[in-house]
Amino acid sequence: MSVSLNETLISAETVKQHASRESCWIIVHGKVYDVTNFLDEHPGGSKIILKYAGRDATEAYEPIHPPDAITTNLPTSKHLGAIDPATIVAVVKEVSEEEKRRQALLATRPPLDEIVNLHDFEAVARVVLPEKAWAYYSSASDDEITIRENRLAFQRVWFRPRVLRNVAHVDWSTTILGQKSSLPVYISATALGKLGHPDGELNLTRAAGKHGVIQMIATLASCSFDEIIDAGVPGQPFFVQLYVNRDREITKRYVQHAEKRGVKGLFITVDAPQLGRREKDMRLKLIGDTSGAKVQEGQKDVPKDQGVARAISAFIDPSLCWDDIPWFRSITKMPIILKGISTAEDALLAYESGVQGIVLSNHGGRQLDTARSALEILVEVTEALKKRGTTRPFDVFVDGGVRRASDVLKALALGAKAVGVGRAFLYAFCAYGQPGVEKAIQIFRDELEMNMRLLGVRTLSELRPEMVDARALNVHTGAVPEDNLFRTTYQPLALAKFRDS
Ligand code: 173
Repeated sequence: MSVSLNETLISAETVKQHASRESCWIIVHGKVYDVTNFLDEHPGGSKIILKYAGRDATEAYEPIHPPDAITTNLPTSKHLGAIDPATIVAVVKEVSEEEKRRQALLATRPPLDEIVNLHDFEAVARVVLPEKAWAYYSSASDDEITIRENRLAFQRVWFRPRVLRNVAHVDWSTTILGQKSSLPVYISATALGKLGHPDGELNLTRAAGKHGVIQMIATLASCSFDEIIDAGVPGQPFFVQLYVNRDREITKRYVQHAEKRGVKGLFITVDAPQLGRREKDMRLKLIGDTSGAKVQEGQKDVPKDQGVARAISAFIDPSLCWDDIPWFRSITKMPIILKGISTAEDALLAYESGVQGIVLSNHGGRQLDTARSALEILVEVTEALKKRGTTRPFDVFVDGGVRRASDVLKALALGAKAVGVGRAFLYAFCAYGQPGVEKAIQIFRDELEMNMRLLGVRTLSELRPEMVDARALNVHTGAVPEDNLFRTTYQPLALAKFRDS
């Protein structure tokens, strides 16, 4: 904790006296804040703050908020000063049985060199993650049909490899929105990285910088935007994902700040005017953490069974529409990409709107359940754009369910410029920190080398639609081979539980 010379020092005893709705002070990162007037504005509800009234809230605050959330949301008059270090009484924290069990599992996880594919990271993460983190990351919406379809779709596309093409040298590097990338894969945005690892998204940043991979920074990352950029190596390219705020001034500031810090692409999420119901996440909030359930009571707009993401997503503007695109164009020169397009109709509208690209995505199966896979959408979008005849650069990206280099090559053969990978990299750092992410990148490299040789392509530009047979892609019924690696990490849906009597 740093205390500057001219800062007011406040004793822990004084803070303790402000522990009510009428006067509510909390301590975050060694600073004291008066949050009385902010209680009803807090997106996660007032009761969670009141739980820490008069006390240190840092531990609860940390994974859910970027470090600067409190300083930017509270007027400076409410920044009261620093806690007087001499008055802090060390508290010996009880380690819960659940946490002890988790630490023991973490200590016995397989060594990283025994990890052979991306599914392995998920299998380890599922065991070593705190229950809440696993529920939040792994859950998808409703019956979780789309998240499974994302994997199954790749299995309905078959290769038509070419042979005798001298594949002694193969090169899988590319450029994405004009930026060099060592892989045709970028790290897609996932929120709340500190739920799963104390360094959160910085694990991704450091690995990406070392290996020439581009990271898309999430609006709701646990680490602040600047912390992430500052952790990059000089010249390291980043993209940024944007949730559009109801208050457009906040959005404008965020976008222009990102541009000033050198971000190379603005990915506006367009598939989440309201967050999907992720039931694993919702059930845990309800059953596993009674204080969590209680803190939501009395909140009109934030019901108590919402889960982590919904609690912090109230700022997202559901009125966002095509008419807003010129405004985005007017506030930034960064390439604009719309993330979450699901039909050829919207792909054409996006092209006409003047943006630089689209991500075909169903948000990792977390939004509209039974929405189609990006791969299936890709076939119709590629065809529609070809029919229209594009006269300016317009990149099509896909994400959702990518776990293998073969998945990547199928998407590229069918017209994608690059693919986004979110959860697989997230699980890699939850299980092994930065080295896990580096290993995931290495696995992509190894698999790309082998698959490109076996497919008969030396560079990504040699990939052709004729190299895949996608005829079965839109056949949603019928026998499909099972993906056993994915199935064993996939958690069956739970039904309502009776309370212990
Ligand atoms: O998928 C998500 O969980 C997500 O996009 C999100 C949205 C708002 C808050 C946190 C995460």
